[in-house]
Amino acid sequence: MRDTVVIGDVHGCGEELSKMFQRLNRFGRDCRIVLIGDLLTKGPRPDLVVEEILAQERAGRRIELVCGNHEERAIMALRRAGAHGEAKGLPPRLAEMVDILADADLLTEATELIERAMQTPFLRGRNPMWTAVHGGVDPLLGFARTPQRTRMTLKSAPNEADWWWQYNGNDGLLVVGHKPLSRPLILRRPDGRAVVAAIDTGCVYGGFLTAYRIGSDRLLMIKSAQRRLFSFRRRTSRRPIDSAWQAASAVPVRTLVR
Ligand SMILES: [Mn+2]
Repeated sequence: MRDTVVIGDVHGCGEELSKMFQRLNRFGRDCRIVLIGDLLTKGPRPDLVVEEILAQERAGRRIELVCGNHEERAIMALRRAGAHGEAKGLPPRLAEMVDILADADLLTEATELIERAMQTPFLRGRNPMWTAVHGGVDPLLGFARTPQRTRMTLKSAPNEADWWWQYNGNDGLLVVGHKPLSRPLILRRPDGRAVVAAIDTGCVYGGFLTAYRIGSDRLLMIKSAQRRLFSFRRRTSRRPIDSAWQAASAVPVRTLVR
């Protein structure tokens, strides 16, 4: 059966994405890849992110792009910069992104990828029933009633419990990014089935780029090549006592690549 692999927030970490694709290629090219959003901003190699995605597609790989909150920033910057990549007046990190893409002559391709991502607010599949969305779901509203902006931007304050602990599971497995954690977090029902997979492991902050294979319930992690932010050392999600879910991050991790 063809599996779906969801990759967490790339944030311009082209080298790590390249390593991730190399690992995934070993499993054959028939598994579908979903990128969960926040593709190009912040990191050092947005050009390589674009090249790697296009190369995979040329080789026949099916790649889906889901929209993150940073897609909006990226498209604003790319549109303002225009065909010649005029970065003046943009916030510094967006200006840098535009410069790097302009130097690599990839402004058009980058714009097309981001526009494509913006057409996909979330993705759904079956066996098990799953939804890949950048931020998450308001646990009191459920997926259908959660506004799209909230689905893309939901993130708890540092001392608040994360939304996923209160999620009732009615929308099936939710695969999300957006909130960087030191380790991926898989929440499970009492019978062991995954109900939430939070896979933003702060690649751009020196953590990992993490992928989750939905059908086979496996994680694949690539060690980040970025400088590790001190403030990112212990970004975990504490389980409130009233949550029904068990945190079982200890699912088999396929590979750790440095
Ligand atoms: Mn985000």
